[in-house]
Amino acid sequence: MKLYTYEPAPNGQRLKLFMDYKGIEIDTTQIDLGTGEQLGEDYKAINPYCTIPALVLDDGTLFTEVIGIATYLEELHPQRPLLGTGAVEKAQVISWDHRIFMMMTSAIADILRNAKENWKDRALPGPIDVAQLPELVERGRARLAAFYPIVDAHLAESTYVAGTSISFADIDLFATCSFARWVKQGIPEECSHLQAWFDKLAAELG
Ligand SMILES: N[C@@H](CCC(=O)N[C@@H](CS)C(=O)NCC(=O)O)C(=O)O
Repeated sequence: MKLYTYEPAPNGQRLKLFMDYKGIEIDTTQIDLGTGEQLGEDYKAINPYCTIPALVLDDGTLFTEVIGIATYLEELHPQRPLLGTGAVEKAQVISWDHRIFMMMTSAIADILRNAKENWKDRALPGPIDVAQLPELVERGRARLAAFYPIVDAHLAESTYVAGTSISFADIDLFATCSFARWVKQGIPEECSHLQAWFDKLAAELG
């Protein structure tokens, strides 16, 4: 199998943290988002969605979503499980992971991609150019500000985001809190539980 990614990007980071934690190594090619390599014909022939990461299996099967790639790899490498064990925990991990993506990651992406000149007409990733909507910057900031206290209150009661051990929901929240610094809206000072959890995760993930 072959992995195409770009490790500095948030979705590249999410997958790298997952793979590193589990000790998974895959033949990997970096696709340089900085130069627009994801939009070139060579990469489009591999992944028509023009996003990273993309995992191509030996039989040609293509996975283009981090959660799909993680699910496949967890099945192949069940050691150090990150997607939960048992029906309840698996559902909790996926529920929190989806919540983090919808309420936090997508808000940060809106702030970034609708403001900066270098994302002009690239407000969404993918093969189609999408115009920026400046209103989404303020909306994104409000969504992000509203989510921090929710997750802070949750982590006041819970050592990890979902279940009783580290999971992919922790990795995604960790990667997303780091991503939030790109828009200068990192963990607010008053969210001490979230900050303590972040520091613990940083040590645990190495
Ligand atoms: N739905 C994908 C999202 C992948 C994605 O948005 N990746 C970004 C990098 S973080 C990308 O490829 N951007 C390309 C672009 O901006 O043109 C997933 O969950 O993995």
